[in-house]
Amino acid sequence: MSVVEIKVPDIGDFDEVAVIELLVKPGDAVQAEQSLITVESDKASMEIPSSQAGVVKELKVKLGDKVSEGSVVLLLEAEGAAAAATPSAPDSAQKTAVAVVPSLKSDINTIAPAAVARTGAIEVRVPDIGDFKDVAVIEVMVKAGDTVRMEQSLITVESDKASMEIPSSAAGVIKELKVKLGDKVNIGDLLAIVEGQAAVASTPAPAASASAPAPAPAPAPVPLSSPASAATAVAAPVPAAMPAHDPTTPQGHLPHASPSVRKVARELGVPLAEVKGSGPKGRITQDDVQGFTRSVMAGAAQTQAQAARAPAGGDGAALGLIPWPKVDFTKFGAVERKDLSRIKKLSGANLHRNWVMIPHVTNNDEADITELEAFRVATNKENEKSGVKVTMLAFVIKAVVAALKKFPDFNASLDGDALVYKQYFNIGFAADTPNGLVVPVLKDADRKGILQISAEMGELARKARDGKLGSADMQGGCISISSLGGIGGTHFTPIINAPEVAILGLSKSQMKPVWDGKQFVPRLVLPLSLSYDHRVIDGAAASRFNAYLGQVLADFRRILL
Ligand code: CAO
Repeated sequence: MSVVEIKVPDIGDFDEVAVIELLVKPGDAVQAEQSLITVESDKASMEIPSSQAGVVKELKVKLGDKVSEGSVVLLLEAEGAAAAATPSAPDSAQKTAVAVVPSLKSDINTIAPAAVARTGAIEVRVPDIGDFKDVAVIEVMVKAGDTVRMEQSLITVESDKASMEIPSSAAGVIKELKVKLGDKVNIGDLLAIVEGQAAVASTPAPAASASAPAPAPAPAPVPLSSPASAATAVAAPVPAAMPAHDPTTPQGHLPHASPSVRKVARELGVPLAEVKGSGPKGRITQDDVQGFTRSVMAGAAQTQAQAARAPAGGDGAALGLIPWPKVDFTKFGAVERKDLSRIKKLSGANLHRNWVMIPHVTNNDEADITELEAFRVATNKENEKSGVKVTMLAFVIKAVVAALKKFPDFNASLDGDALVYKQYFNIGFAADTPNGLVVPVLKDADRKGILQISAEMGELARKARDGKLGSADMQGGCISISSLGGIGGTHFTPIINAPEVAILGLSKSQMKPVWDGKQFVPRLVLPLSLSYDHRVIDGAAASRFNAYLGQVLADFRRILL
């Protein structure tokens, strides 16, 4: 092991550039080519890599220092004997660093003779971007139909060391964009067809003509954070209709951040444009990106909590919506104000949360209950003296149990990234009470007969009406049923009772003409509306569940199959 000085390699025309970011500290183990510091001129920011692997002994620069080629960045306890023989930055590192500097000079030469304008459909190509090869398009700033100015940034490309904006060599309207996010581009690649006017160089760049199929001359790429590119100073004439480019205005809207910070932001899905930079000149640091992520997560959790707490007609701001309309109803006539009941406040908050958080879809179907209704009426006649009245809901509960057994996803609940499958069959049913809606739960419906279910349901409904339901009576449900059949309606969308994943709505059964293959026959048809949580249940599964339910209700012998 020997200690070597890691120096700033040849960084092109840049001199006295400021250190804006320290990417390592004493004690850190670094790989060869790993970025050590970020420097920034008024034209570009770039990361200075290590010429070899080792452990950082001492940093020789601090934030704000100005460095040039040859400045010592740090002392490194280098790995291997070869290190001792090359105390300063070797060729490879110099090449790497040189590669991060866009070759502004050659492009200026290319553009400088521009004096005439070419009109019509113009091909805008990637200009000479130095040693960059196969650089990824990380941002597309324009779209077909946009009007662009000469020099306006079209896309941002990024290598592992630097990112830069590629400006338009023509002014006019974009007819066609030829690149998309993630594409890899090289010098000469076609970016866009612009209908308008372009700068024409009298002498095309030799490098470009040698390595690419006649790329249209273009201004130099605008390195990130460049307030005024060198190419801007020699921009071709701008058509009168277009506002002239103000070189003091930053091009595009790309925020000020180093390639490594941009990479972290991309991986976390953080939109850099929304991050406030805390570094010099508002530069976005990795801490800023991580802080943004934390605040978004905290905000989302708060919004969900607020949504759950929000009273009926509450403040839309809880969901980031415009406020609830405030109306002075007395301006239009006499009014009376009544406070919401305790149950309405509680159920309202639950319904609101469930409606907002669960992606609901409702599948509507029908069941032919002609025979079942005849059986129900006959059963009630036989049991007249028992005092227990059997309603259609009791049969539907039994049919739902059969469907849950056949389609276990409907008897599940989401728990984070997992599904909890229940092996019990407790069915909730919405009960209308003078104070509002409650959902008592009929336990172990799979082990009970229709008469027992009817008796327990009657008892629970009575307790609900009298406000005597205990919390145990309303817990442990697997799926709920909301029956409005005694009242009316054809179909509706019931709201899922979280953490359940489905709810069945029953509307009023009616006699309908049904085609039996030969003729229309009068049948009693019960409408079934099954709302399901689309995160857990697919449309096809919901359709099968509802269809099976209809078949069982049409003929209970199916349960035996
Ligand atoms: N089609 C036609 N008639 C139906 C029917 C249907 N789908 N369901 C029930 N009926 C009939 C019954 O047979 C009964 O008729 P009879 O008096 O002639 O025998 C009548 O309607 C009343 O039934 P019911 O409501 O007393 O009994 P139920 O078992 O059907 O329902 C209960 C019990 C507690 C669920 C019900 O009383 C209730 O509260 N329903 C409202 C539920 C609700 O509010 N849901 C909305 C939730 S979302 O806001």
